[in-house]
Amino acid sequence: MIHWLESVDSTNRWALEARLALWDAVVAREQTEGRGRRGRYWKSPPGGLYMSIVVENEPLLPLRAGLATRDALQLHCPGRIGVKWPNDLLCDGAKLGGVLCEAESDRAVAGIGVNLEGDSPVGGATTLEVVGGSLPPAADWQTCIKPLTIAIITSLQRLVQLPAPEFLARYRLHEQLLGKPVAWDGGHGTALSIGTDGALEVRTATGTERLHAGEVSLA
Ligand code: BT5
Repeated sequence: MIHWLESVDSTNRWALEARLALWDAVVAREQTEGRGRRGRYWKSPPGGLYMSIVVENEPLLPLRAGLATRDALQLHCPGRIGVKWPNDLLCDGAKLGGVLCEAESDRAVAGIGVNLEGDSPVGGATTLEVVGGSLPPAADWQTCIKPLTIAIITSLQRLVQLPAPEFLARYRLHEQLLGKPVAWDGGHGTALSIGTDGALEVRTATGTERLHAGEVSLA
């Protein structure tokens, strides 16, 4: 079941507290306190997609949710949409969306935010409209984004069934960091691969490092 809200502080907070069933989702037209990772914010005015899906928790969930969103959005976008480990969606080199998974025991909510209409709500990011894409017009916001939300849920349902190696083979096709020089807090190197536990494997001057979370940028 999909719950539709005109306004909410955070769909992730709402979904965690509402104790929804597996694969239920909540979609809001706007969020007043949208969450990013590590206490950061997610600016969420009307004109974006703000959705949380209840899923079984597992280490690759953020990557699977990102790829599911990428695949569903790509059908509406002339430019190539990529994923950037661990949780960004990029188009034309700018952030189009992000994923925040928050776990509660064996359940997690996969929170997905995508900028759809108008100019980007924050500097340096982008929207589907800015990169030349659009959803089919509809009478109201709910009718407009419902097919996209269903496509994301359906895609995620398929992706969670794939064994890690098979999923990662697909994910790597769209990962923007692989083969490139990258830097992170504490080092730099060349991004080599994504491990079956979701870690980013990087070759450095002294060997191989496995990054499990954090910020990695193209060097
Ligand atoms: C993310 O965090 O990218 C995860 C965003 C997840 C948002 C969804 S919306 C539905 C669900 N409910 C929630 O409350 N959250 C999830 P992070 O990598 O930490 O990126 C956050 C940073 O991106 C901020 O510090 C800003 O610099 C930037 N930012 C904020 N709003 C943005 C936006 N609308 N578009 C692009 N960048 C943004």
